[in-house]
Amino acid sequence: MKFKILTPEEAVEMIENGENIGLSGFTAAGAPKAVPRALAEKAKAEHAAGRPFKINLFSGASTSASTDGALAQADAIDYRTPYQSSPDLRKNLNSQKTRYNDMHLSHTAMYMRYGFIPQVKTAIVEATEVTDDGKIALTTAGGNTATYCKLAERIIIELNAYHHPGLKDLHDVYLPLDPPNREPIPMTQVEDRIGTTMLQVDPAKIVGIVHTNENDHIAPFKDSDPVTDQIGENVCNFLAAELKAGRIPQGFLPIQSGVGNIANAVLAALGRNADIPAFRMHTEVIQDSVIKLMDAGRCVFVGGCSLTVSDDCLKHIYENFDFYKNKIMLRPQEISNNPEVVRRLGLICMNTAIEVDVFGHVNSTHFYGRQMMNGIGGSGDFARNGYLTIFTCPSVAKGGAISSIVPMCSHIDHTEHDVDIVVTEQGVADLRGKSPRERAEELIEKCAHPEYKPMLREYLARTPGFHTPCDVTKALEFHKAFLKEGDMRKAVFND
Ligand code: 0RQ
Repeated sequence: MKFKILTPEEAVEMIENGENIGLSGFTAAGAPKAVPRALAEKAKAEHAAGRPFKINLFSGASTSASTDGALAQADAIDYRTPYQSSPDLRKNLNSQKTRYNDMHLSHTAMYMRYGFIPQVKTAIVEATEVTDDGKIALTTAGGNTATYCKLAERIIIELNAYHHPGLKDLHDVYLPLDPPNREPIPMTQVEDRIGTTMLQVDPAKIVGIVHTNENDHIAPFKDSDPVTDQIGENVCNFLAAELKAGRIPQGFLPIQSGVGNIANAVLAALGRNADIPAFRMHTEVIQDSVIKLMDAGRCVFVGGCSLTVSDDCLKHIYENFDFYKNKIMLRPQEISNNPEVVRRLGLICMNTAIEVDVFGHVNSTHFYGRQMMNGIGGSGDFARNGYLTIFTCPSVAKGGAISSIVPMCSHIDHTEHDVDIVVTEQGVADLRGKSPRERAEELIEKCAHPEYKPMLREYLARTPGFHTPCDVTKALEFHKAFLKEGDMRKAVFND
């Protein structure tokens, strides 16, 4: 190999204060590890010497403790986009130490190519193989790597020996042209291969190779609980009834599923339900639960952006690679989350809400309108364009002190126009084709917790005769009661 071998410390010597850095990967999957860790150490040393050192960080989605976590602890991130889920970084966003641009994950690469957001100077890319002519075999995620490498002045490679050499064959690298030359993305089926297995970059940009041997350090999710299990059952029973009624075609449609404990419980329930035929998935994050469905023959193919599976699950895939190699495909997020593709494939899209208001608007990102949790992620890419858009959440949080069904969301990510179905452990609200008042009644009667139903009914009764049941003088009473008294049950509507 003709490229220079570097230690992580040597690699970060070239990175300067204020630099824009683009990372490979999506979630902790496929993200570089050793170089970001060394960057955090460099930041600490610079700060100790009294010099400023902060970078602007662009990724696929969240990263890992060794990147967002270590860099946030070192207070080394000035600007961050498009997504994060790190407790340390979350603290910095919510205390104004780091500026955060929460954006749709299908937008980031093209916005950078258009010049809408700053371009990266350095791309740090995890790979299993690099050829002298600049072909890179990516690891466990597609992410925004192709665009970051195209725009960067220099590329640092982390060559990770941990992974199975066949991993590169799962990738389908495809970079769309930009308007006015954009062409239809040539995918009509979940399984369609449209690009190349390896990413071609300009070899002159590769400034060095750092050798590593490290897994993605992804912890398994918590076991499901009775509430998430019931949400899963409710989703499945709804989908089975839709299938029977002919509103989902016989043979079923491909599934997109968000991340987290509820998403895992929903997928597990789909696997158990004999009325749902074996299905295919076109999604963003491929989690452990998807692999379990494949083992059981319930999911026959999955295309996604990242293989975000626990260390044990990844070992299991590598030990049985022949079984999975034609059943998993890894795509750039600009393709996995592309609205054109989502609409064409007719996806059943299932994502998680923090709160839902009586109109059907969904808040996926903020607490009390001001405190960032993670970010919108890919949920908006899918929700706006799905065949059927489902949002799930428990009906209450914090032991019942918070109702997830509220008079008005404190922040809105998905509007009433994009949300078809809301599911809590209480039941299923079908909002399709309904007027605002009908939607409100459906949501309260089917999804709200019994403790909150009388209050929500009182709220609705305040605006008879109007098209939309909104009373702006009382719409945020739930949130006010929680912030002032620590309990939404203290809200008063009948004055
Ligand atoms: O806090 O555990 O301290 O009690 O919010 O808990 O366990 O992280 O829940 O894994 O299901 O994630 C929406 C955040 C849910 C996630 C969200 C508190 C509650 C608990 C939530 P505690 P968990 P989940 C694909 C698609 C947006 C991005 C997306 C998410 C904590 O799914 O980030 O969908 N989605 N991307 O107690 C105050 C409320 C609350 C509340 C819940 N109303 N007010 N706190 N909580 N409701 C992924 C990607 O794009 C990469």
